[in-house]
Amino acid sequence: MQKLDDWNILDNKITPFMIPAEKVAHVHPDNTLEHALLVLIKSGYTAIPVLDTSFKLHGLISKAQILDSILGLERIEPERLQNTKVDGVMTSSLACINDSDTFERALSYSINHPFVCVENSDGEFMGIITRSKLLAYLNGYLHESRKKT
Ligand code: 4BW
Repeated sequence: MQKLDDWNILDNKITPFMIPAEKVAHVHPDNTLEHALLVLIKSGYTAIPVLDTSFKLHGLISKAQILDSILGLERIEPERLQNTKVDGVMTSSLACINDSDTFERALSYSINHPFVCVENSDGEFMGIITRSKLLAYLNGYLHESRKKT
């Protein structure tokens, strides 16, 4: 591992930290909110990507967005879960980087986003980089660097 004062870590490629697409819990834009809520509860995640059948990224759906969408004026309206599609509720504002981007770029996005989506140059979804993976790597790097000084 290089010395910290080289700052070479920032130029590292991000693919070694990526959770590959096949291991990322996700839903389709035309799934119902009921299905999305089931996937979110079963997977234990707060928010997951929305991908179509060609693995193109459409957005991000969270438990909070789903719960907010079934709030009526006087009561919770669970019947909306079956009648509303994911693409009517998801947000398309998310952090996304290219698979050739650097650790520095991923780290900077992860300040405000728990995970960053990764696409290839054809716009295909490749996976996600989570804040915990980046921090674990940075932590290991800092410990190694301190041992060497
Ligand atoms: O099911 C879980 N297994 C493990 N090992 N850790 C979990 C699990 N659920 C939550 N955690 C922990 C992680 O440390 O809680 C953190 C916040 O989870 P989140 O955001 O609010 O559901 C987790 O931090 P993280 O690993 O840095 O992950 C950041 C976010 O990335 C998660 C979730 O929105 C998304 N994510 C992570 N792995 C995913 C995923 N989304 C889909 N599929 C995956 N495999």
